[in-house]
Amino acid sequence: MAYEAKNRKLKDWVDEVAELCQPDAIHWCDGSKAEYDRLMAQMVAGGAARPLEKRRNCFLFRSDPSDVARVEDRTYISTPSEDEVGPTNNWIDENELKQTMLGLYQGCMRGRTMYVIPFSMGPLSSPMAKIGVEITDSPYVVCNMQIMTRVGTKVVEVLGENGEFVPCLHSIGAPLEPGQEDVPWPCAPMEKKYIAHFPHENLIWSFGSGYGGNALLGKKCFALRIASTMARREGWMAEHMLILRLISPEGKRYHIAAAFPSACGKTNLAMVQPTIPGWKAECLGDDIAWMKIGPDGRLYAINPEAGFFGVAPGTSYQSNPMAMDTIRENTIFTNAALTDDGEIWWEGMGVPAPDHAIDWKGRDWAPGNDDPAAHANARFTAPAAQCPAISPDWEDPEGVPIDIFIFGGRRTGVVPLATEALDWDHGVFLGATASSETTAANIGAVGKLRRDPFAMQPFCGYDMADYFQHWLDMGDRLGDKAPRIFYVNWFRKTADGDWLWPGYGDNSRVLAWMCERIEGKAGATKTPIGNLPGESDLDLTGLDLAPENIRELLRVDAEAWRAEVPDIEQHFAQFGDRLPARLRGQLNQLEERLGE
Ligand code: GTP
Ligand code: SPV
Ligand code: MN
Repeated sequence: MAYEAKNRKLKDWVDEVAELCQPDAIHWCDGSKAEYDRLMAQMVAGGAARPLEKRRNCFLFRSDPSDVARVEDRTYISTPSEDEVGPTNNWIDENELKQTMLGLYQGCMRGRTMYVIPFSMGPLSSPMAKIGVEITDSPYVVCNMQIMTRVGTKVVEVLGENGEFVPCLHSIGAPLEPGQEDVPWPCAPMEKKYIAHFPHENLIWSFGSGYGGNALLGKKCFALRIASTMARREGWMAEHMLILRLISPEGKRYHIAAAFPSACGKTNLAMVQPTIPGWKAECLGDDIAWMKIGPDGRLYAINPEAGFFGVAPGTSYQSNPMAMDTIRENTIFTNAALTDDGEIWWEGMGVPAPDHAIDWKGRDWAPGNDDPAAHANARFTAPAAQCPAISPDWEDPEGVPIDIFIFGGRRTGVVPLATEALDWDHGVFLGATASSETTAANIGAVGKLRRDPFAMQPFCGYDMADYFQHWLDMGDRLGDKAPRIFYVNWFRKTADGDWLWPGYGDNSRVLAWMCERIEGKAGATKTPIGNLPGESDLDLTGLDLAPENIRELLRVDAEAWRAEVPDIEQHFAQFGDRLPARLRGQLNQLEERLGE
């Protein structure tokens, strides 16, 4: 033990888990570089990790082909009664689920080391920070948690003797019998995977997967699912949002928080490099925002994370140069392809495909191969502090005051480039009805259109209808200090399947319009779905965009929108009487505005 934890609850819990899971050894993580280096060296020696000659202190991991993304179908919110979790969550009775999982945890760490990871979500000095402790049998998880959260002895000091923490129990579910040889990425089969949350106890149990949100329990499990239930009780917000600061040519700062579903552009927008002259941007967070009302009545946001767990494919010096610079060193790559000279590669990296590579499954790969070289959900794990665009205030314990909320999704049709909500309630309606085509961030069908309210469909720890009400309540409390709400869609396509909008840095043109709307400087046209920029309201200088593209991007197709209404009705119907009447009213008003 590198130090001694004095927290009684923690010591008891560690003893209890050790007895249940029967690891060969227990290691209390101190969060040091030496610890990271030692674990990495062990994983390299065991064949789980490969150092990359071309990148200092970078390592490539290949997961088991079955364990490549979050598993929404195996994710549970477990409460005494089913109606608490609402229609968008999977539920199993608390006692039943605990029995099942206790059976699985029994002896599950045999032949392995059990790591105890004390971590903080949020800067330790922040009044909004919260402490968790993850127990895991995966050294890969330990190294990723060191990058993604604040880990170690300082956390244990803050915890003291009686401090509260969220217990996060994780096992890959692959014990080793004496003499049994390990595999590079041990995990359990799908039917044994459970990602379970017990919000009444602020408790997380995860079994069977080593990947991303299934295993790095500070992220989706704690900072969103459990935190959303805490936030509702305590009157704050835990959201699936990036945070960025946009600075106008006059030097005025705007803070923007944007919620897009998984693999729909948060990391990219968080690090946006504005293409409009004079505007600058700084990144504060790329995935999660915790927000509370400050003494001045405004809404303040912190980023509870310390790193980026970003989608690799599509990341290039053209699309996201700031991410490319972030991942030059001290980065973990998972399920990228490996070139013969010890460099990683993925589709959309902006450099020619190598003549030969090892694909994410460890097979020989050459251009023209039917399968992609990198998995579509290949990821990089990199320290946020390494991002050249990181804001000097990204660790401000008080957070930054939010001016603008953006919702959005991936829609090849119908939804225009940008819409301004008519007021808070209409904005909440836009969030509540957000829709998007599914992505490889979850195991399941890709490209399937679904409602993903507030990009929280997979992450809200309680009844989504009550969550909508929480948004309405927050708006009532914020009054005229509430952020303005917008909706965007960067993903419109032509009939030929080409992007209508260049996206990435040029998304700054839409952000600038939003800021100027706040100042009353930019125009907009009132349409049945909200206020839309006209062609002349957006600064498009220097952009080589066909006039028919921009017309299409800003067109409201009333007929197509009328066709959306029955789908929204169905979406709302699943919430029954719990749907706030104010949202039902918004839908009626939309229908009226769309006419017959
Ligand atoms: P999670 O980490 O899963 O929450 O994803 P995310 O929301 O952070 O998405 P990310 O920014 O990583 O983008 C996902 C994919 O969408 C990447 O392949 C990007 O290249 C692509 N993408 C992001 N922004 C844009 C855009 O403005 N236009 C287009 N066409 N693609 C984009
Ligand atoms: C997401 O899916 O929204 C992610 C990746 O940010 S994961 O951490 O796997 O949830
Ligand atoms: Mn995410």
